[in-house]
Amino acid sequence: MQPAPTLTPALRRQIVNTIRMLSADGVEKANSGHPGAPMGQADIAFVLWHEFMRFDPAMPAWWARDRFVLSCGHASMLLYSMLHLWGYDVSMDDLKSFRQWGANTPGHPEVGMTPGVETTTGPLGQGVANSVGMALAARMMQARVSTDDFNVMPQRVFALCGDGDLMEGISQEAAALAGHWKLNNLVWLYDDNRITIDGDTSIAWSEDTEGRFESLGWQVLHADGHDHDELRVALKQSMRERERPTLIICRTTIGHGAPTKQGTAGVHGAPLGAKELAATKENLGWPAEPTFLVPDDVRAFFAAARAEKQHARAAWEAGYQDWRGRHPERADLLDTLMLDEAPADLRDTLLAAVPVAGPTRKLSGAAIAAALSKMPGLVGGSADLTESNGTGVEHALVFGAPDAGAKHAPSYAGRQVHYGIREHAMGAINNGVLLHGGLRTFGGTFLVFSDYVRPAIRLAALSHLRNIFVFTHDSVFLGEDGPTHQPVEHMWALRTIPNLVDFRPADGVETAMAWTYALQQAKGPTFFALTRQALPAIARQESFQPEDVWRGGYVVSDAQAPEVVLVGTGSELQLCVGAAARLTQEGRRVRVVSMPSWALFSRQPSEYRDQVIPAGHPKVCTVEAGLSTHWRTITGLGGLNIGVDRFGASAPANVLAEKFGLTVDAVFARVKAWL
Ligand SMILES: Cc1ncc(C[n+]2csc(CCOP(=O)(O)OP(=O)(O)O)c2C)c(N)n1
Ligand SMILES: [Mg+2]
Repeated sequence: MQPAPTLTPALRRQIVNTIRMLSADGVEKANSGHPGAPMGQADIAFVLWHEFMRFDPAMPAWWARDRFVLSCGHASMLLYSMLHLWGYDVSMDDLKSFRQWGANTPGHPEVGMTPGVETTTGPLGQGVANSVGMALAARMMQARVSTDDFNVMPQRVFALCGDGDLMEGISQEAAALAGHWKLNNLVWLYDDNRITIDGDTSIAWSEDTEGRFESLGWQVLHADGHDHDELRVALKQSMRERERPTLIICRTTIGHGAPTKQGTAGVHGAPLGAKELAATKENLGWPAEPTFLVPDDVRAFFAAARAEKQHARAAWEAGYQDWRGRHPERADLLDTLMLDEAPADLRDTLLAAVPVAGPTRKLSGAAIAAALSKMPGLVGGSADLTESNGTGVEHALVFGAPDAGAKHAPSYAGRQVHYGIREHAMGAINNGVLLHGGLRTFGGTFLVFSDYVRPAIRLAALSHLRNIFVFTHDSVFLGEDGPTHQPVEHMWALRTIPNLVDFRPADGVETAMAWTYALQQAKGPTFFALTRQALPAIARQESFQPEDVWRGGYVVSDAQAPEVVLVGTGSELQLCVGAAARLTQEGRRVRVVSMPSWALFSRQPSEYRDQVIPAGHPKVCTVEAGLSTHWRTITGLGGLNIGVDRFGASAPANVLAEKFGLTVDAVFARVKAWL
């Protein structure tokens, strides 16, 4: 091993300028991107990674690594430059392919695409909320797995964020929970450059950030974000803190080093331009050529520093192996958690545990209870609707900082998470838990408030995170709460998100299989739309197998050469069954299809779809208590789509059923007239 070059002040400057210039050159070559933030944040990133973070570039998935979340995802060139210099699998060619088709250096970081990228960021505020989930997961697993003689879960979570992240409301929700949970393993480094796209932050930002975070139970520290000594002092202080998460407000200059553009919004989101870039290099004492320069000393420094990081990991690994020998049961639990697989017999367990009839939210609650006993890594809760959503974890401890005085006796080992009325953070925090690894999550609210979670759902889908969203009170049939609480457009709003799987189960069998799918089969997020009101058990034809539910749509009852197919979901399947009986009495040949998952049905081979809903002569009618128009994807333009194409109304559910034509009689009459 080459001896490391001494880290003189000159070499330090050279290192951070390397990060700056790689970032600026990358943006310049792509002719697109954000040079200002990386140039301003280079010092913070270097001190943090070099002196404080534990990681091994050769093992990006080492689970005891510290996590680094670049919440201001537009600063992606900072992260890519760091990953390259530290020897992750990000090559010089990758840096030169920034933002190009197929490159592992997309405009904003995407998890799973680039080794060392911990989460997908770009939508401001999501990353900091993810970091709270990661810190929660580390704390929870530590409480359940670690022992006093060795800390199996030493990892800390660092998020680098900007003005935009802290302006977004989700940062408030997430920070409030981090403070409440006393997540002292969490540090946010705030790039306080007082610039956003529109200019100086004073145009829309006058809050007292320090006071805000202190009131949320955070430790707040200050540092000059270009002064390595001050950054070191603050980071050391954050490590010593036993109770609180830490916010380090780092005063920086955006575009640091660019002679005419630094400190202005002009350097936020556009290449410096040839002239300014040349002037920046001259200003920093950097050679104009070659571009993408990494000086030999800098290379040698990172090679040695990387070896030190690897050495530290190996030393930890030795202690960890000793610990495994001393605590085989804990080691087994840890293996089970990290394996992160649902047991093969989950299907049987859930089918046995879930009653066949009832409100599907309650049936879902029964599925959760059964799954919890089978899957120690399953955790979750609700945004203050625990009982309503059926997301209560019976007999489980509530997650939180131990507090003997509290009525609910919280514990870091608790599996019941109370997110408070913070739907958006709930979704993003659970994404963070999944990104951390070792735990599976579910979070509940009313379907109508899925709008409040949507940005996190989209990122779960984009990132292939197996998050589970439990959305109850799924139609106008919630009744008296009225149109503000009655979802109408939500099923389709959600079904339009790629990679997201929908389930609107009609009874206990479908609910049990929907949960089994989400826990065992899913490759990405799943959401359930569940009823407030009770539903009957559905009688199915003899050939039915529970796995048919995973086809998304299947035949419930049939006729010889059907002339009409009635397709129902959730609470409206029973209407199709009832209407079919009446039509059959009148000599009609009717098939009933249940379609609990439009997404899964759409993914079936066309032969299967044609078997269930024959193309051509039979007429097809869908019934769902929500926006009807998009059911044309199933029926074609010539179909009949019965639904609710207006906002709902405040009235008892049975009255609404009459008024909206969602009764057996009404469906029967409409289909008959249409035929
Ligand atoms: C939710 C969301 N809204 C808007 C944007 C567009 N956007 C990207 S960066 C940015 C300004 C962010 O300012 P700041 O965090 O201070 O970054 P800086 O300009 O300091 O680099 C905006 C509005 C976004 N990425 N996400
Ligand atoms: Mg800013």
